[in-house]
Amino acid sequence: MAGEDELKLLGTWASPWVSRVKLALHLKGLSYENVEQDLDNKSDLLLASNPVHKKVPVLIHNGKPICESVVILEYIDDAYGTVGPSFLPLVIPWKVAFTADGEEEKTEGIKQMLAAVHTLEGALKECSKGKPFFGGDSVGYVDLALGGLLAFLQGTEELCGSKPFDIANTPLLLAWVERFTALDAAKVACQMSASWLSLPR
Ligand SMILES: N[C@@H](CCC(=O)N[C@@H](CS)C(=O)NCC(=O)O)C(=O)O
Repeated sequence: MAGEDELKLLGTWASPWVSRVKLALHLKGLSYENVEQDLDNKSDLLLASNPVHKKVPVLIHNGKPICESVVILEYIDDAYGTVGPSFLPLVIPWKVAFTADGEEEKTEGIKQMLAAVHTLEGALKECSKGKPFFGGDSVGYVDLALGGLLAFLQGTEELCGSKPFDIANTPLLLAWVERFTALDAAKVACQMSASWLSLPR
């Protein structure tokens, strides 16, 4: 386990959402206290930690509660980016590619970012089966997860001198980017033309 962190998981053994989080903690090799909950008689700790939905899982990291299993997975990956496998293999190396202190670290970040993009290219081919999106005919979960990052990814060349998508290595993703950015929702939600160099990193 990294540092002196305290991780507490509020859950129930039968919950598939809790199992997701347990899997992530085990894969990362993080130790945690499992605090089994009785959902018919919710504990004060659960009610205080997840006052809106009052559901498990809740991960409490050094006293800070994080709710919703998918959010928790992302939180674990971010907080323990250097520990064990990465669940979001694109995001962490991509950040390293433009925040690294030294050339060596930056080169490694770019290498890992391009490897993750290569994997995504293969996944798009397999999942879409020739249809426009990862989700098939319409935008699905993976499209949204990657699409939300697009505005930042588009600024990557400006930030670190390397493009994540190009015609030679990722022709399918490049076409997907065009389709995604042409969506009315993307035009409204994503600031594609922002100046990335002016943002805090
Ligand atoms: N979207 C939530 C779903 C969590 C969920 O539905 N948890 C159930 C247990 S499987 C729960 O706490 N139910 C208690 C209730 O609804 O009062 C997640 O992914 O974390």
